[in-house]
Amino acid sequence: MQQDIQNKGQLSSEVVQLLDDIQKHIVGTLGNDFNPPRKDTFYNGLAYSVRDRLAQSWLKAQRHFYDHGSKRVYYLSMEFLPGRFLMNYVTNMQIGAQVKEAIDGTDFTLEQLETEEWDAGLGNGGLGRLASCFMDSMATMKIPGFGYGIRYDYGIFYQTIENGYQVEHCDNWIRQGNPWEFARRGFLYDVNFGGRSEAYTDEKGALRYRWIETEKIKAMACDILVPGYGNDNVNNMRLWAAVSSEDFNLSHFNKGDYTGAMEAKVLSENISKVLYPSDEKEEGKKLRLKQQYFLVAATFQDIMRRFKRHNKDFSAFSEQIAVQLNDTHPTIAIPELMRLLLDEEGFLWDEAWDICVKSFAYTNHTVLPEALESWSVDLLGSLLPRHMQIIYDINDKFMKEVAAKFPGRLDIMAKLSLIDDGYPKKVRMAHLAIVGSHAVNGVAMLHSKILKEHLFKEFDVCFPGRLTNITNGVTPRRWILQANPQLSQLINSHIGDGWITNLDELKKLIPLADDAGFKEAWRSVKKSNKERLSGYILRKTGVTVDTDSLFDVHTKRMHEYKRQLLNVLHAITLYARLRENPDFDMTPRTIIFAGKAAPAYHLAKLIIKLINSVAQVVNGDEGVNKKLKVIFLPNYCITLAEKIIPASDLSEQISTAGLEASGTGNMKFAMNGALTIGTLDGANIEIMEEVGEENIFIFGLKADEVVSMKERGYNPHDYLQNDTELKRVIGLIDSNHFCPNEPGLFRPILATLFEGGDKYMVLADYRSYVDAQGAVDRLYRDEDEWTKKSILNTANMGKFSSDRSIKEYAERIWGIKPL
Ligand code: F58
Repeated sequence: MQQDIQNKGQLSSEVVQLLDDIQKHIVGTLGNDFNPPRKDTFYNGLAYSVRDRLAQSWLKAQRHFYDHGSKRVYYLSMEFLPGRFLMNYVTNMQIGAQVKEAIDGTDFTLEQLETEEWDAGLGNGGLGRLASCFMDSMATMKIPGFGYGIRYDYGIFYQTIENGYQVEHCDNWIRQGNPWEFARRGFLYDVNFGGRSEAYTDEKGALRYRWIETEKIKAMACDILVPGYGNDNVNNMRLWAAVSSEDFNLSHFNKGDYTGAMEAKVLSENISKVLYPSDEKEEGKKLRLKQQYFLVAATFQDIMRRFKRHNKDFSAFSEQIAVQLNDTHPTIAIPELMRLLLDEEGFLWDEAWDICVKSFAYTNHTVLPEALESWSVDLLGSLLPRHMQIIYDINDKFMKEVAAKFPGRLDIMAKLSLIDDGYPKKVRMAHLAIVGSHAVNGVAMLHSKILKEHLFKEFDVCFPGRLTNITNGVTPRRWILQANPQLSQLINSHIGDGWITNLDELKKLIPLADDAGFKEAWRSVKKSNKERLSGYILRKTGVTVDTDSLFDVHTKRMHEYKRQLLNVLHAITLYARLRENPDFDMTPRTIIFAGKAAPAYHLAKLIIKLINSVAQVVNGDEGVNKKLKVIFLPNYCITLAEKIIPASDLSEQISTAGLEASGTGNMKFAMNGALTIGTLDGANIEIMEEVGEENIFIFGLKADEVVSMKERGYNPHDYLQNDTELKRVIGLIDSNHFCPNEPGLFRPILATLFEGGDKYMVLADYRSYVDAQGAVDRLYRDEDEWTKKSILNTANMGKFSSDRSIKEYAERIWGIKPL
């Protein structure tokens, strides 16, 4: 440290300023010694200094939006998965060289400082990451987009593997503070719960309602800045933290019950304590509903405040404001806006409803029936009595429309009703979201078609044109430029860097797919990424892998429909072949898994155990392990994805057709030159269209075949009987080959296949999967052909930039033009 201070004379003024700022923050903000600084303090000092630079641009950008009277889009999401911020900021602000120079001469490298940061894991998976990719694209495209979410104290759990099993640990990501956020401690909104709805007659003699006798929690805004790439635009992600109200439960105080009052205070702060680590199964927990309303109530006070500052009446509301609901999780926003307009702004129903529908749009991310949210009428009614009343009113009017469209069809009325009349009675949040929005989109073409033609078929009749598709995308800034710097460099040196903000420019790589020198360089980048990953694998698992082997990668949340089990069956197939004949001619392969299972999803957790048990047997068998290794990397998160994806040769996207809404990992892998093995599901179909059928490995039943086969009566035993290799593979599991000390351990997995009817068609797709893997094996031996296809995959991924998705949202749903 001494040294670089002495050498400051040779540095540019920007670097000197940055060093001064870092020093100022280490001493002044963090109260630490600068000579020498510790790694964590240096990281924090750097983080504050980077944030300072952003804050200035942010204020300018907000002023700019304001001066232009721009329409704003509010992206409401219970989840964001930004991962680490430091390199995202450095990349987007294009200050890498400056920062590196400032660090030069210290005891640290930028890579080391990076590791000081804990991932912001405020989401479960694809849905949360999509929200973060969209934030990046909105900032880059200068769309006035505000993300709104919850600042959970604990993000998605930290996963370790102990004795092959997943163990969950709490993820206290802000234990050491969060230098990236501005906590607005003086800026609090009340959020109400409970109480009752009271009718009264207003001065004009109209019947009105007010929500009274509520309990109040306060929401504090925490802002995290979102810089655009290579421009000086900065957007904002505002996350709400629960703080108890000062007058919380004053009655306890009055009775002299200090601890009682303090307990209540602690309880109220629980609202933003933890992210629900759910799989696709909807849970119906009271605290989750509280979280949803907490997000919505605070956000709408903010939206209203901002709107009223510049508008005298509400006629311009939907011209000024677009609200995107990321899944049904924030759908309580619809009755909330109705309540604000009716009860607080004095609107009549029809006008208020018109404003609502014009402002809201809803994105659906799943067709799994068990994942469609519904809240019990009792719970919703007790927590939000006025909202429940409004939902009933919305439903009454909607049911009249349905009756007019489908005369005499009580069955259709019951099917579409916002209220599921079973026991207990429930509010169907997806129905509320569809009725209250002017646009409803699925996230890939097939998914949107299924919504339109099956799941929400009758809604499409009621609201023609409302259901639409916007295929997902991912940001190339994080997923190529930042995650794969060597590949980015190689691309830049041949086609320039225009692709970073216009991904279609990658097409310029197409002619290079036949250029021997370029192919050689392409391979060497992949090799170097594989070496980096293999070092990580060794550190984390103690297993050495062969970097010349095919890296066959399956990383995503653990779920039966994503069929990690099918992949395991293939691994066992190869193992069985090698065991029978150690000279069996195959391409050496390293099968890599990573992913978290929901803590209560026992079968998914047992599949993790199976993977680890198979890994142990395979990796420990000298006759096998030269050609085959199986790895499970713990704690899949954004940072780990950034390491794994650039090092992958083969991307496993093997969900049961019709069940993966889109997938976004599929896009990230292909962008980084992995070839996909996949079903015709979600965005895989569109990836195939873009890269060409000859550059992807497609197998398995199609979505309509899955449906018709089930209708005809699917029998998994038939597949077992007719396939001796499959029989052998199942036999190995069944005979406790992978769990000799715990006989029967994996029985529940086999039971889902043979007694549970194999809901996800694993056995039906087994043979065609194994054949497709055979084609992969053969192609990988032809280094030149493989490289060509790898380049063509990257070259043809332009469509899957989230910039394209956001452009479509802006044009077709939000009615917003980039500034
Ligand atoms: C995912 N959903 C879809 N949900 O499964 C995936 O196909 C799609 O690409 C992605 O959304 C983005 O559209 C998803 O990630 C969740 O994480 C839910 C969060 C709340 C609890 C239930 C799961």
